Amino acid sequence: MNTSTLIAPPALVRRAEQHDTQAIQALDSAHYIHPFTDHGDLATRGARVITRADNIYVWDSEGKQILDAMSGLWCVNAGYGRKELADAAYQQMMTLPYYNSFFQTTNVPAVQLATKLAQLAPVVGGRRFEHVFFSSSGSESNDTNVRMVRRYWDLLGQPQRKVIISRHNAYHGSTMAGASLGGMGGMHAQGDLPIPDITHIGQPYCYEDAQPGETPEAFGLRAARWLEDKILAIGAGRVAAFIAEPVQGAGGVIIPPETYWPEIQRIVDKYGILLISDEVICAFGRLGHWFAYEKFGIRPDLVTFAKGVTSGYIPLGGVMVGDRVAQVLIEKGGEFNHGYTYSGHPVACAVALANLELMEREKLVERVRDDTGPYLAQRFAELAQHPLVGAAETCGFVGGLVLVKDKATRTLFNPDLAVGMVCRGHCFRNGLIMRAVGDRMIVAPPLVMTRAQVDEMMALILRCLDATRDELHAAGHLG
Ligand code: PXG
Repeated sequence: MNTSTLIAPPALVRRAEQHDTQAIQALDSAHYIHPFTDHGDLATRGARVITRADNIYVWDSEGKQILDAMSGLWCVNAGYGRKELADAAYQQMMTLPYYNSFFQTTNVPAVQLATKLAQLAPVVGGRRFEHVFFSSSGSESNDTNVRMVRRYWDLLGQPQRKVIISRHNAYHGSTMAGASLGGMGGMHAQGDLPIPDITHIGQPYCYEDAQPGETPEAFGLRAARWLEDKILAIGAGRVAAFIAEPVQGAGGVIIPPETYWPEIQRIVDKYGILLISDEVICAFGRLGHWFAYEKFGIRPDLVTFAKGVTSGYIPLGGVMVGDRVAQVLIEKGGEFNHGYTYSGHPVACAVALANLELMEREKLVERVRDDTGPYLAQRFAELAQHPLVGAAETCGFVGGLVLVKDKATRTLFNPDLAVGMVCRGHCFRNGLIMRAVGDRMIVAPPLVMTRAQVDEMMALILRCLDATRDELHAAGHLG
């Protein structure tokens, strides 16, 4: 293609709502490298083209309406089509579309948002979050965490404290540090990860990892003590921090037993190591609280956020910096040689402010905590009656169920059958977006979802579970 002249984007939209799907797919395949995608596979199928969205629904280029039970990628908390957020972006772009926060400069939306977040962050056990560092994503924020944690210990004269402990099957992003902190084997296998001084312990996944007869409470304590074992194996004086998601999201909505977090807190306190709560998914109402550490009564030193802070309308992430770290960085630190062009981007911050205001006005966090969250829990628990479902549970507005071959013996399917992907295929065909993580099927609906829409989603989920069971039965994979 001749690129020396100006080339208009190809005309792929014939009229409003009439898209040339095949042409879009062909150009997609020719030019667009997607995240986490097998492009050979994609080329044979053709990408699904999403063209518009409203409330909890998206539409594809063939005009099919799909209930988005994943809020995009765990982020569209306020639902689609919120004019207030578009207006905030437009107005801020016309006033000040960009300016940086380097060189002793600031801008009004960034200051307002930092103040707002400091107000929203609950004080737990006397610990406050008065300071915020901004980035544009969860991955960048976790890179910031690694830099900040190591700087903190350097400033305290303990440079040997370098090691950050994380968990297997955690997701903390896709940059070098983010993917290293994450515990995804497939990511570590590409790019020689993890980087030095990052190590992992097991996740608190009761269904697969509790021993026969072990209660969830006992398992929760045992899983938390893997942290203490690891600290002692490394040498307590070398450990800088422990990072974890309050509820593991991309790992399959792994909800820890109630005993887990208090024991983790006891252990990090005992050895004086920093605690990072990665709330990229869990904050901003997802678990029925502005920040999830409040729900679990944990007292983190740093909190990673992104996604829901703008309901995904524009990229923005950051780190809530607790007083313990902030005081050292600010009072002893001099210049912290770290930051991004888009740290405190005025348009992103203006959209975040509008989003948080909207969520407050519509009481979305309270709704999830007191009304729709408990209702989802009740309806989701009914799924455990289905012959294919080993266990089904929710926490706020995330839910996960595990597809099993035999409920009584907790026998899982052969992974080669990719049963989760079979189920996901039925979901798409039936107008429902659910995520498959192995054989765990998960939901994280927009927080605006009503009780009636919960019912609508549940009916679709049941239809898809039945279709999956029928397909497995016909293929002879069920008893
Ligand atoms: N931490 C957590 C807990 C996350 O869930 C990130 C960090 C990284 O955020 P960014 O903005 O850099 O993507 C995430 C992101 C999935 C999936 O398949 C989940 C995420 C991202 C992409 C896919 O469930 N979570």
